[in-house]
Amino acid sequence: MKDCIFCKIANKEIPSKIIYEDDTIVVFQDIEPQAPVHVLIIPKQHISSLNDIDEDKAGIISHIFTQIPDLAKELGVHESGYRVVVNCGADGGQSVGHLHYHLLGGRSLTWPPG
Ligand code: DGP
Repeated sequence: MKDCIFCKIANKEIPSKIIYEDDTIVVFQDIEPQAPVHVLIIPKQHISSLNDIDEDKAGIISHIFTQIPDLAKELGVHESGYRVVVNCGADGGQSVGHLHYHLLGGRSLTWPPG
């Protein structure tokens, strides 16, 4: 989608530190890391938020989750633990309107979130 920063990252129109990519998803370092490990997992297809997930997109969502254990291994947090977060909408803290999953780890993460 035109003017979507994460579409531009997926299309390599703007640079990012990509750590994994396949036909469906791109995984790259968050520009404002909140933990020693902080990557974003995005579908290449533009999906604005969790609110836009439906049965047609179930395959993409399933693919994202099936990649997470291997990503966690590659990032060195598979054993120590990690958190996967999706912010949705204003109150959820979503600042980029392209569905993304934060994968955070490398330190003890507080709960509940603020
Ligand atoms: P959220 O608040 O859930 O919408 O998270 C958006 C995240 O995206 C935030 O942690 C910062 C990150 N981010 C925003 N713009 C860029 C960018 O241009 N490049 C990268 N690598 N990350 C970005």
